[in-house]
Amino acid sequence: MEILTEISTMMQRGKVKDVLALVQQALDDGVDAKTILDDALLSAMGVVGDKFKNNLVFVPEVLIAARAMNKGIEILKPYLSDENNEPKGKIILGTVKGDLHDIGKNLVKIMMEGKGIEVIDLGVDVPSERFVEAAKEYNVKLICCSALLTTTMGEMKNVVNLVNADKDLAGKAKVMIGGAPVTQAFCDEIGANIFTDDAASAAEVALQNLN
Ligand code: B1M
Repeated sequence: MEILTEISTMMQRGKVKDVLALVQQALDDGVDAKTILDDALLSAMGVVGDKFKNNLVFVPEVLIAARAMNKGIEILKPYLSDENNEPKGKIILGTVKGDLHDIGKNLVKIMMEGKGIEVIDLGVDVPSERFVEAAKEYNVKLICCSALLTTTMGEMKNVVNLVNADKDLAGKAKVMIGGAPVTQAFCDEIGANIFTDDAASAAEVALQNLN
């Protein structure tokens, strides 16, 4: 679809106004919000990521593309929600210590809120101890951790260990993990309870675990 390509091109160039106008136009033309998210915004971020990896673009370009993506997601947000979204329970969510990537985490939040889940968002660079403290403070039984760096995903093991060592949480709270470098094998290796590889599945599985 031509409009999806146009959104992707403008997002890669960080053209916020164009992204906003084109996303709105696509919605008005009846394009499904999930298609716009997956096939325009997320795929554009994939292209930017590859260029970043190959030193064809640098942090400032990535940041302006990320900003354009976030603005586009803002418009899509109401369309990504289920209609019947009464409160369905609470979860803790954050990006692990040392890691400042929050676009995926924010998408997980949007998808979960769209399903009626209350999300206690701890933000980025969250120490393992803070996940555990917050789970107790808010009486939450599902702790969700995001990591985008191979150097920070090990923090998730610290969260699992702290949960297992805590008398109030051990055997009661579950740790759900995700993020680009995270896999089911890693989840099994560190003894986390749940792995999902995209935001929509994270929301579905969280809901199943809250019921
Ligand atoms: Co960074 N970065 N970055 N970066 N960055 C990556 C991750 C990288 C793969 C780029 C590359 O080299 N190709 C690479 C990591 C390599 C590695 O670990 N082996 C990398 C690097 C190296 C770095 C720096 C170290 C660069 C530097 O400074 N030299 C630095 C680290 C900073 C830090 O965190 N301490 C850095 C900085 C940045 C920016 C600040 C410029 C920016 C972040 C802006 C922001 O988040 N506000 C940035 C970005 C944007 C990226 C890429 C290009 C895109 C990430 C993204 O947002 N994707 C990324 C390359 C790439 O991934 N292609 C890259 C879109 C997002 C929707 O996807 O977050 O994967 P993602 O979320 C997905 C799923 O993973 C899942 O749901 C989402 C889809 O539905 N998901 C979950 C996420 N969390 C989940 C949790 C769940 C379940 C599913 O359950 C709890």
